[in-house]
Amino acid sequence: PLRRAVCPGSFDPVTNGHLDIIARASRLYDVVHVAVMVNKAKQGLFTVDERIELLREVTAEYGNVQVEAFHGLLVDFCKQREIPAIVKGLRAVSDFDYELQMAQMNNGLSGVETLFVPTNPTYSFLSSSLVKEVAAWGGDVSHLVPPQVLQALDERLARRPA
Ligand code: COD
Repeated sequence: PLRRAVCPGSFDPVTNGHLDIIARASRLYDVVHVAVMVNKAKQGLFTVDERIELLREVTAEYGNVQVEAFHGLLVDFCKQREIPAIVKGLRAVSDFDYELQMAQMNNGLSGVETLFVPTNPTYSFLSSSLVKEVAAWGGDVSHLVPPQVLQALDERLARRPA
């Protein structure tokens, strides 16, 4: 059987930090599912469909990455697709508390394992929210996101009232 893993997140929008983790997972597993988890309470800068489109464009070169949205619990996404492993990036100790809680909760709910990949130090300060904030004020984020995302940010922010 194919060895499968999932990289879950909000991806609003995908950054070079996300991509680094997805690329590394894609070398370890036969199929990597990228799950855009829908959070009704959080309105994003990009719609879920826009996030998926950007993710598909920037992960196409890996050849074994499947991108889709999911509405519900991550453990149910995993169960439905027979995915035994969640792959997450760890940026700093500040990520650790919450990630450990989620890993233990998910394991208790369904037995799914979580594997942590240490972030490439180049991206340890990088998050989608900081990218949006810096871009909104006109800062240069071209080294932090793929070119497609840079363009999408420029278009979205240009159309938004200040
Ligand atoms: N370097 C490396 N990795 C990174 C970086 C970076 N700079 N930035 C992000 N990552 C990795 C991290 O592993 C992170 O977890 C993942 O990418 C996604 O990041 P975000 O910011 O897009 O997504 P989050 O943190 O909002 O994702 C949280 C989830 C959606 C995964 C979580 O809330 C979830 O599983 N929700 C589904 C509902 C559920 O099952 N809830 C119960 C959980 S116990």
